[in-house]
Amino acid sequence: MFSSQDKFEKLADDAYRRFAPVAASYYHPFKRPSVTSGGAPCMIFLGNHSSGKSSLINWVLGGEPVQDVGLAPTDDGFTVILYGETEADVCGPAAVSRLPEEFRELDTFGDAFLQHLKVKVRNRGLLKTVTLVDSPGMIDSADGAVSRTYDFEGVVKMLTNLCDVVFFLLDPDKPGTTGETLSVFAKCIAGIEFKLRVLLNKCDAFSGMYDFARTYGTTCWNLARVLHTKDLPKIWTVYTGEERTGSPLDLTDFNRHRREFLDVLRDADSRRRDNVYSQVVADLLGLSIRMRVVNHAYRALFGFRAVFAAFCALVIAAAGLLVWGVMSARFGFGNFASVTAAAITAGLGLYAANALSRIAVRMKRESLAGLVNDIFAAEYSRETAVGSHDNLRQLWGELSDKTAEIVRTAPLKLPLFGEYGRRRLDRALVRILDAFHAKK
Ligand SMILES: Nc1nc2c(ncn2[C@@H]2O[C@H](COP(=O)(O)OP(=O)(O)OP(=O)(O)O)[C@@H](O)[C@H]2O)c(=O)[nH]1
Ligand SMILES: [Mg+2]
Repeated sequence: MFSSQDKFEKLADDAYRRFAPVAASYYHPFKRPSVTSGGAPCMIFLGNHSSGKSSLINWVLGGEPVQDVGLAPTDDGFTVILYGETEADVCGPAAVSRLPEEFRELDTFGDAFLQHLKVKVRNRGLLKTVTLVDSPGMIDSADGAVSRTYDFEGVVKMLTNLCDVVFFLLDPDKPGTTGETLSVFAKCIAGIEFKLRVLLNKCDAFSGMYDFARTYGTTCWNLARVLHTKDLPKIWTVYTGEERTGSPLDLTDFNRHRREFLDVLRDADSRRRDNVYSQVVADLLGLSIRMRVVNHAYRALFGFRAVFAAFCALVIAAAGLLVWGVMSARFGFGNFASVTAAAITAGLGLYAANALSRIAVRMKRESLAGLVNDIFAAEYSRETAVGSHDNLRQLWGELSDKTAEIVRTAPLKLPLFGEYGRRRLDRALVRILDAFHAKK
C-alpha cells in the first residue's frame, strides 16, 4: 500500500526534480538533490583512525565480520553496507550504481574518490531497516602537506547531509585531537549538529575512574573548541562486543549507553523521517525565501530602470527639439540640416544615457544589496508578526549573504516569471508538508 511516508517522500522527490532548474538559476544548490521514495534510513560512522568504527559495525550486524579491523589505520575508503539477499562486494565506479538514487551525486567527486568507494551487499536482518556507512579514520600525516587524493571533506559533507544519523567516534587514546578530526568537525558538521551522536568508545579499556575522568574531560575540552553549539552534545560512553564483567570500572552506565545506542539504530525510520523533513524544508523553503527577496529587489530595480529610461527619453526628446528649433528658427537652416542636427543630438544623448544608466543601475543594485534584511522583514512581516518563527529567521540567516551577492551581481531576470515560479513552489511545499503531517 502507498503509505503517507511514501507519499511525502514521493512529493518531495517530484519537487526536487521540478524545481532543480529554478534553484540553479537562483544559485541555491539543494543539500539533498533527490529523495529515494521509501528508501532505507542511513547512518554513517566517522572518527579517528582505530577508534573502533568497523568493530562497532561488525558487532551491531552480528555474524561473520563484514569489515576488517586492526590497530593500524585499516580503512582507506568509504564502505556502504546495505541489504540484499545475494551478498556481493562492488568497488570503484560500479559501486555508485548499486546505491540509492540520492547517493548518485557522489559521482561528482571524480575517479580518485570512486576508487575509494565500496558497496557491500549483505543479507543481515538489521540492514533491512538501516544502511550503514563506514569511513576511513581521520589521521594527521607526519608531513602536513600530504593530503588525500580526493576532496575528503566534500565527500564527508555530502554523506553527512544524506545520512540520517552521524556517529562520531572518539577513542581514549586520541580523544579528538587529530587535526583532520577538528577540521571535519568545524567544516562538515556545522548545521547538522541535530543528527550528531558522539560516542566515546572502548570504555572497557579504562584502567580506573581517574583514567576515565581525564579522558572524558579532554574529550569535552576538544569538542567545545570546534562545535558551535551552546550546549555540549551528549556523549555516549560505549564499548564493542559482549557485556564485560570484571573490569576495573563499574560498567553499568556504559552498558546503559550501549543500549541507548542500539535503540537509535533500531529507531532508524523516525530518524529518516525527521531528517528528510528538515532537509526538504531547508532546501525548498530556503529557495522560496531567496526567490521572494531577490524578486522584490528585481522589481525595485526594474521600476528604477523604467523611471530612469522615461526621464532620459524626455531629456533627449527635449534636447532634440531644442536643437531643431534653434537651428531652423534662430539660424534659418533648412529642414534637412535641422532634423539631422536634432537626430545627432538625440543619438549622442542616447549614448550618454546608456552609459549613465549602467552606472545608475550598478549603484542601485549595490544599495538594494545592502537592504536585503529590510526586504526580508517587509516580505515576511505578516508571518513574523504571529509567533517567533525562529525557523524562518534561522533559514534567512544562512541565506542572507549569498542573496545580497545575487542582488548585487547576478544577471537580471524578469521578476514576473520569478514570482510565478515561487507561487508554484509554495503550493508544492504546502502539499509536501500536509503529506508529512498526515503521517503523524
Ligand atoms: N578494548 C577495546 N578495543 C576495541 C574496541 N573497539 C575496537 N577495538 C580495537 O581497536 C582497534 C581498531 O578497531 P577498528 O574497528 O579497526 O577501528 P576503525 O575505527 O575502523 O579504524 P580505521 O578503519 O583504521 O579508521 C582494533 O584492534 C579493535 O580490536 C572496544 O570497544 N574496546
Ligand atoms: Mg575501519
